[in-house]
Amino acid sequence: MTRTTSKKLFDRACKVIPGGVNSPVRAYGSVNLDPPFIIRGRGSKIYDVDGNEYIDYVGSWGPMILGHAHPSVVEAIRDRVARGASFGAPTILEIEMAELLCDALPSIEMVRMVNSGTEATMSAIRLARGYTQRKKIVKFAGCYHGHVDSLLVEAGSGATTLGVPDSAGVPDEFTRNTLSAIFNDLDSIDTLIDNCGTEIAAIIVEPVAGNMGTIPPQPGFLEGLRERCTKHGIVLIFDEVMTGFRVAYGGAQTLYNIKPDLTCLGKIVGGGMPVGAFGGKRDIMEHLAPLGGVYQAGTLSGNPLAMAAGIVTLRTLKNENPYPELEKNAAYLGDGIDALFSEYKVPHVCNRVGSMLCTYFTATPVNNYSNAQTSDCERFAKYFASMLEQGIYLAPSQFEAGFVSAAHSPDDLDRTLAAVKVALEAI
Ligand code: HOZ
Repeated sequence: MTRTTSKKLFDRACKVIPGGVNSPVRAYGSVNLDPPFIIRGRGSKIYDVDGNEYIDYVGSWGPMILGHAHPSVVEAIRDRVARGASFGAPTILEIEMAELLCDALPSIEMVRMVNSGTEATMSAIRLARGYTQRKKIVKFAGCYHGHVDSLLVEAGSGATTLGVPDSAGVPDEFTRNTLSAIFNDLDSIDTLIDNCGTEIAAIIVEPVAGNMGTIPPQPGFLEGLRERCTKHGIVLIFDEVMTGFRVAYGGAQTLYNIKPDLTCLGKIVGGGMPVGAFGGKRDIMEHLAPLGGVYQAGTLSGNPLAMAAGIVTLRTLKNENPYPELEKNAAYLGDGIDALFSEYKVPHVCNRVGSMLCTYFTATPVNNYSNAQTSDCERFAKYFASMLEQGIYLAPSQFEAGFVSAAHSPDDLDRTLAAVKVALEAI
């Protein structure tokens, strides 16, 4: 497979874009390669500028659950843009989206749209602080909630991949009130609550951690967070940017039957357009301006294009209910990978929740950030290179989730497993 045109474009990009990319995770630095430049996508496949075809398990990092260029989504955007891209004024679409979200997620009574997951978590944290009149927040090591200053503490995703889980440029003053706990470890939460429970405004958690690979919550973990937050007047925030409409239509909170106080959304909700949202209990949400004193705003928030693409995506998911099929296909893929790694005696852990999955190059069960960090990233890089060469497009990092979409066919899955076999032979 040649990628000479991509290489030329990457060199050109590097002259005018830092690192040649508009988000660090796209740069392929940790797998010692240059990224393919993508020109189009359809269904489960994407195509680069050199004419190579890839079966895509990145799915734009989560949003493309229906596959690329789904006809209904394309039509909705085309129809909407012809009538004006943005007005900065109320539209019916925003109500339709809000009603869909309130209907889908059991904990959401009111919701505000924003333009990214980062904006959603940033705003939810501000709202929790305004509501509780407390300053401190708790996050979990290895969870990633976008590039919000106060949340870039032991952050997963690209921050971990690049080895900068605590970013430069964030003054100590901005993270002084951020406390870090261990995912799946309620004792670590109890210690923080014992020390300063009355000062904690919020605990924010990815209910299924998807930015240090894929880590399911252990039985009792989310329930334990819920109990402690209720007892100590702490706002429980589920960051469902990745899991919302992914692990179930109603997100992880439906799958595990836990009601957070606030929920952050993004990715699938925009059907591939830039979007974010945060919502929750009415009495908390009513603290937002213009009703309350917590200020939050955005020129393009709830813009017609993102709303149109998102609404049609959510309606398609609701009407067609692809979740049982996604579960079946992702289990087939995950189990197949697990069996092949065992056959080739490569130490590994396969974690999966619904259509989110990750294969770690470690023998240590992966339940938290330090477990994930025992992975052999050099071996992952070799595996990744072989898979890419065979037309299988994975996230270029050991610390990211893979996504199966409703467009992946049995043939795609079998071709992927055949490529895994070749990759394991190569490494
Ligand atoms: N949450 C995504 C990766 N884990 C974000 C993608 C990005 O940072 O570009």
